[in-house]
Amino acid sequence: MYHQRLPKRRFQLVLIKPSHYDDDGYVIRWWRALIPSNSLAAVYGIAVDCAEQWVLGADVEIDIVAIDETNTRVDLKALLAKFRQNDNFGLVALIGVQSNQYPRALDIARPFREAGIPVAMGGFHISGCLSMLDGEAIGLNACRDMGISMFAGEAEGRLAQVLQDAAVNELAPVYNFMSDLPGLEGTPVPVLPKHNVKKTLGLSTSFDAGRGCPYQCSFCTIINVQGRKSRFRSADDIERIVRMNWAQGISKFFITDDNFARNRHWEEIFDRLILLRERDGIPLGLMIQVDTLCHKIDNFIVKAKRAGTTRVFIGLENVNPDNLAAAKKRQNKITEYRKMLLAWKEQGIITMAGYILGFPSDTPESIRRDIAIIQDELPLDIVEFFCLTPLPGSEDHQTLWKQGVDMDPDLNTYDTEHVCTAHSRMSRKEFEDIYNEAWDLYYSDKHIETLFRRAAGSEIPLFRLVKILVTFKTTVALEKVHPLQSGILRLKRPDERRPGLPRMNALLFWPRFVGETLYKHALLVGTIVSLLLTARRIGRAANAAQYTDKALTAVGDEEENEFDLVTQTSGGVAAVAHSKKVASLTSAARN
Ligand code: B12
Ligand code: SF4
Repeated sequence: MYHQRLPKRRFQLVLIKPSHYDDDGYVIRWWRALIPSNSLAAVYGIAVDCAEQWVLGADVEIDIVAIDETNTRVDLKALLAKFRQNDNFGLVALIGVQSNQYPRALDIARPFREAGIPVAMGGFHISGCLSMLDGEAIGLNACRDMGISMFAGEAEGRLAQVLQDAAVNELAPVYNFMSDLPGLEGTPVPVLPKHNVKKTLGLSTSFDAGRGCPYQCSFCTIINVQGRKSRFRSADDIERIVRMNWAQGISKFFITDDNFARNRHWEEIFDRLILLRERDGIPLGLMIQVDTLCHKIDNFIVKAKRAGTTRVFIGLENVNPDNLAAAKKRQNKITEYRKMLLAWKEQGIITMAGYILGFPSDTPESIRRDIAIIQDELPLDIVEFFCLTPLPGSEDHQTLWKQGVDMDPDLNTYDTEHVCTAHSRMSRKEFEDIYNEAWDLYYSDKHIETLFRRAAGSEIPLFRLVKILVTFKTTVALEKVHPLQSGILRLKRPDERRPGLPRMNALLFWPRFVGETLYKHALLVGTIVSLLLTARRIGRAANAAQYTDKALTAVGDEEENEFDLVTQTSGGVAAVAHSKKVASLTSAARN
């Protein structure tokens, strides 16, 4: 019998994770980015599933392209031509758009909308604003004006509907699933093709094993977007992610859960990863994010190590309990910080902490004092500084917005590296200066020597630490961006300047760019050589493995009077008194 072949139409699905503009108005883009985008991987995984399910009908193929703008140029001309060849049959999906990326996302969308191509946008800005504000703030009407469809909530189980609406050119102005967040178990898992992953350093990729957090920090957007009830993937899901990636030769993962220690499946997941590593020989390398009480969970740290964790990111945020209380981050107990950090050190795992500057009690002097305390008394390797920012979607932002307090109208600056609103005890200039100074203070040559000594005393490979320190010591000073959005070899083009800013003549732009690049790389090479020489000297010193200091000493009763950590702030003294009271009550209850 003669079968007539159904004509296949090809739906073009272009997933773009936008970057944002630097202080000179150029798109932040690198030859290789430092960290992969999990938002892109998550939506890509769901899109592949939609294509495999033929959600647009048996005669429609879905061609999927994923572009992370931090490591790949969005070639507008080529993309528009591709759409034209397919009668504009497709969708541009702007993925995981944060507030600081919202202006850039609109600029990317503009030429597509002008060509009549459907565009949809999702991510924290839209979800956060729709969850906490009035449905129009902030800047959301720009989407309505341009005919960009806004998606709030999560794409699992919902992307097919968006694709179907785009295919008939009938995207809804808003899809709002904020009150119906999906379960994650058994849903398509985050994954990216190897050619995408290759564009991040060290061939590493990411996945989220869960979403949501039970705590209530007032600066946090996550709880208002992903909810306070934690949702999880299963150990089977995680094994699937690892095997799919390992089939492409990828075995290094950033588990992006904000707080993996609060993932109720953590143990099952670690046990499965331990099997994959120890039984099946998959050389897993993991970075995880946890809270400051994770060491209290039996076996958590030991199993993290066996599962392949080499770096842990801890939401330390601050060492001043008055500041932590003001941000409703009461679960962070400074009296536990040293116990927790020493527990990670004992396993030879590199500790990285997020540290927020600009809480109400902060002044430049108090920040300098606190950094010195951290250096002397906490066994931390890497500290990442952030400016306290009223991020749209957070309670802090909502409060200021309701009170009509002045906040920077340019969303591009809401990247936690810029000062977006007034501080009661620091002028804007003082706040900006102390943010920059904080990096220099912490990553001073003297303290870097101490970090190497502590690493040698904790069996952390010094070369591993050098690789991380290069980024954290140099990025803010040389590239003027946060290390979390950094990479290797900054790329720029004159035509990628923010609309409204003058475009530099190419004959001036390119020689300046080459000169800048050579200058920055000369400084970078100097820093790398100096770090390597220091690491070698310290690693080879007699008794390097026996090194100890105040930060590395075991936690005991005597510390309470000897550590500035607990004596220099009024909150610190109260925290010790409170922890003593709890200890005596629990021991009385036990007796
Ligand atoms: C991992 C992570 C990173 C990684 C990777 C980035 C990434 N997005 O994957 C790194 C370290 C690079 C990073 C950097 C930064 N990050 Co970050 N990051 C996270 C974190 C912890 C997890 C992101 C994630 O994977 N979430 C899970 C994914 C699946 O959720 P999602 O992005 O919302 O996507 C879902 C839905 O929104 C929807 N969706 C998304 N897009 C679209 C599009 C369409 C069309 C549709 C239909 C659906 C849809 O479907 C997805 C799947 O369900 C979040 C906090 C969090 N819990 O999400 C912060 C977070 C996103 N980061 C934040 C910030 C501020 C930054 C930095 C600016 C910090 C800095 N100064 O360096 C930089 C920006 C650099 C960059 N290029 O993104 C903020 C953003 C807040 C805001 N309102 O804008 C967050 C929310 C944390 C916080 N402090 O509140 N980050
Ligand atoms: S800042 Fe971290 S611990 Fe606090 S609510 Fe947000 S995710 Fe949870």
